[in-house]
Amino acid sequence: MEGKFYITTPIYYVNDVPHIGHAYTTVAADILARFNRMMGRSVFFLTGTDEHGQKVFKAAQAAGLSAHDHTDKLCENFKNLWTRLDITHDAFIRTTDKGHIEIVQELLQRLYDKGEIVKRRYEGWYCTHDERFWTDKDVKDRNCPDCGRAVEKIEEENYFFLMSKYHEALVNHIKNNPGCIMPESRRNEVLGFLRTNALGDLCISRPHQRLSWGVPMPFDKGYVTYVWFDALINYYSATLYKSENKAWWPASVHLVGKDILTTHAVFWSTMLMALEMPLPERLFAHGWWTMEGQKMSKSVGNVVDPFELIQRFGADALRYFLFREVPFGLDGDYSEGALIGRINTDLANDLGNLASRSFAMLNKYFDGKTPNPDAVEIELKTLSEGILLKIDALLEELAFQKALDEIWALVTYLNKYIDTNKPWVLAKSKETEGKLRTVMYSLMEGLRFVSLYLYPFMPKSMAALYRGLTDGDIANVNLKAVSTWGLLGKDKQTGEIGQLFPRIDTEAKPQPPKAAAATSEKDEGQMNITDIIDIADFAKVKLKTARVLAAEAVKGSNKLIRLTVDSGEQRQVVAGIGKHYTPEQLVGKTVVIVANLKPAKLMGVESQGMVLAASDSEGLALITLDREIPPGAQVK
Ligand code: ME8
Repeated sequence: MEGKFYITTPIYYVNDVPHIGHAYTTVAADILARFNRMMGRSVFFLTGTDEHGQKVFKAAQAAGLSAHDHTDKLCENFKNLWTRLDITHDAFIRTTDKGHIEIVQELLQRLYDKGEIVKRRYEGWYCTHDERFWTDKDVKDRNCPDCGRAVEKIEEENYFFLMSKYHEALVNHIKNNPGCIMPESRRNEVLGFLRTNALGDLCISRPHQRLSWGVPMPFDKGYVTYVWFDALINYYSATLYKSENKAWWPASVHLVGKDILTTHAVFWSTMLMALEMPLPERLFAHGWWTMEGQKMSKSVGNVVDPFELIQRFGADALRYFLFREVPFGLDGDYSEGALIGRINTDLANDLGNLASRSFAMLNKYFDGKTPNPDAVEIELKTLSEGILLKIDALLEELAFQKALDEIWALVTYLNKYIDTNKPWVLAKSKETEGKLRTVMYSLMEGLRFVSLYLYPFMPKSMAALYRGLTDGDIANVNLKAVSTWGLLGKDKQTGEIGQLFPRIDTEAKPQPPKAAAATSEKDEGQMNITDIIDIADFAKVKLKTARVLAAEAVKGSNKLIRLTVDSGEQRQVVAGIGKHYTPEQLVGKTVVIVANLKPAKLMGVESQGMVLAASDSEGLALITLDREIPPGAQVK
């Protein structure tokens, strides 16, 4: 198909809580899909959920639901997030779709008939949690190298995909197609892996009694397909049953995180080779977001919730931040301070102010109508028009940050242009009327280019800006056709754009003193919180859930209790709550502690944190949770 662009995200495990990492990959795909549509290319953008596997099955059982009902419910979490983030996917695939299952079975049968799949006796270390086998070499101390859980030795017959046959062909493919795995470092990683490891055959079945929630092997109903074999095929199956036009394969870009590079670069590529199908044109493995240096995980409780960020800061701000902050491909560390910094500096100051000043001046000097310029500002015209080719090339390489740099050069230029030309001075004299018309026209025309180029990154606000300028719908423009200087035209009545990016006020509102922290006898019940702190200051305080494992009164004190708690790690905390709680009442409770407080000695006993409690005239009440949460979860 001429000018086609087929882009995919991983299909996310349906039982995961969607977090900022999932949002990252999907927004990246959305930016590319939107940009390519604007360039007049035919786009198919696919995302979805990975729904098979024993973990999902067990979670359904625990929730008292059938696996089907359970996954129906869970996949809505992802669909909702994509709506909130303005994701424009063309199709949403679920691996439990009938259409998908039929195609997986058809491909399995084809491979089996060709002799690419054989049955063998197999012995290996099996990790039930990860649903995968490991070799003797991988397993240290009988623990899974991936999740650290105990593995068990299993001997059974299974079906194998003869992946080893394709070792050399895969190496040649990667060597002959330099752009097929990106970034370059990831390509080298895969080549390095293939240089030092002989590719084995891949066990692609699980006995039905061990893994019931999967796609049955078409040639042996006693087995189901290994989840990855099922999942990877989504990229192809969706083109057949999720789209009218069935000619999308091969994909232009598979976007994945670096965690699943091997499954894509090795398993998927060799599966396609065995099927004699074309390989994807590009596999891009981006970096990993951490939360203040730590891996995000449900059990640690430090998962950055995109729903919350969208609610507080807006989808556009989050979309912008993710791609402005870190070069795509490298790892990034999330902090709210950095996000707010970007919003206030880049969006509210640079861009939002530029737009609101320009519209305000146009209203004041020309009743909101674009004037007839006296001259063409050649430098500004060249800069504005020239960006298109640059960002087209940069986005082809998925260099989002560099593309934003190019667009920001125009934002910066326009801000300087106002400062240098001072329209408010030009407006004072009849003699400079012509110049004022040129300056105001050029500003508005420059803003039109800004809205067009930034639209894929921040669709809502840039659609509003474009509508304010042209009364047109940006979603339907062809970028090549409209990126010519002068198309804004004179005598155009501009509209309202409102405040595009409100500044985030980092000053907390004063609160009446309510909470009290129970730490020492001196502090107890008397802490007044009257000083206003910055959100960044608050973010420094790490609050965590902690389960009380043991408690005893500190000798010589009638208030202090020494607690041994599990807060993700074991520690000792001394709390001044002895007048209100007996040690026995505390054991087993989940409380909230300040986890990063400098250790201090209270009556000679070291306290590695502080237990939170509220107080009133009747005494103290510990801060507890209204449902069970694992110890070590972050409290925000
Ligand atoms: O692996 N930083 O699904 P998954 C950046 N079902 N990206 C992150 C991230 C983080 N901290 N956490 C997750 C699976 N991601 C399989 C895929 S595809 C045929 C099957 C993103 O729910 C990133 O794209 O674990 C990563 O590759 C993906 O979510 C993993 O999603």
